[in-house]
Amino acid sequence: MEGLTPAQLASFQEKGYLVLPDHLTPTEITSLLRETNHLLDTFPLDTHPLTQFTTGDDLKDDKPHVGDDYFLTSGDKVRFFFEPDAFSASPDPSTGKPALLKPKQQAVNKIGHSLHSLSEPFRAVSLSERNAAIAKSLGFKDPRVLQSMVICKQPGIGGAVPPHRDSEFLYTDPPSAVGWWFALQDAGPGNATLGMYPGSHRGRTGGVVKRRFVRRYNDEGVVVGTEFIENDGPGLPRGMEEGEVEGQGPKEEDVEILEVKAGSLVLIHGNVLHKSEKNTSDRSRFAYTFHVIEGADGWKYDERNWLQPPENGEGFSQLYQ
Ligand SMILES: O=C(O)CCC(=O)C(=O)O
Repeated sequence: MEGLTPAQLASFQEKGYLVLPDHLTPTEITSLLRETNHLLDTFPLDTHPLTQFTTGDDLKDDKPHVGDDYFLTSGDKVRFFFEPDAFSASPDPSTGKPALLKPKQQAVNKIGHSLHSLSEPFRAVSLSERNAAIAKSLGFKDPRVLQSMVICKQPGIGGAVPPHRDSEFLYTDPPSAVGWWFALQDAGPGNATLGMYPGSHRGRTGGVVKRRFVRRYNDEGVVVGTEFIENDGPGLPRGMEEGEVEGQGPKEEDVEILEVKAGSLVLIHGNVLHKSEKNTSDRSRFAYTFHVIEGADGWKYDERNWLQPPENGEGFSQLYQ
């Protein structure tokens, strides 16, 4: 199985991301969309804790980043996180809970975080020889797959994802994360596609991991949520270490707003800054994404990361079968 060509690899290394059009076949896209719609149709609402996906960066509504038990234990499950804007501002008097203003299928922000192990159609496009060959081209020794999810970007309410680096969320010492992001529907400037800051993964442009998204503990050592903390470990992948150069940081005017067709794969370096806007259009923008970290000796998955390996001792899914 072929991995990346030398030109593709060079482009990934230069920009910190790479678009591979037509990576999924039309049959694969149909199968993933069918599975997504099936999951949205069949998840039970009456037992759902109504967890909303909040990023903690939205200062206007003062909501902390999502961090309840339903979220924190979702690393090896298929769970459903709602759009904050899908709910009424005040609780429904009859239930005491916020009321959904939309059918549940149009109210979910994301489904996660282990579709790659628990859903056959998603497993097939994740733990594949094709992806193993790409991981090999990228230099992975023992790539492990984690944090797989469908991001729905619902029409009108699909929340913005503020600028971030994926290694802030899935930190290894030293950093090693790479995101695999598949457009399941056409994504462009009209429906809140990805915005990428080219070259922002490099040390000289300030691409170091400066903060980390971790579990928050109370004085008794019990997990009570999530928070960002300062990173005091290595901030750049091995071999990429270099100091920041003043004036070379990422600029808004350089952001590349990706226009990609359904079936495209976008590879995202764990240190590259990227974002997406709120989807104010009437078109959804379903995407499937998972992440890969280095599982070989010499890299350590951080024990405070929000997502922890399954407790049954199996660890994260191996990409090399
Ligand atoms: O799909 C999106 O809107 C954002 C995805 C993203 O930033 C990520 O997966 O790291």
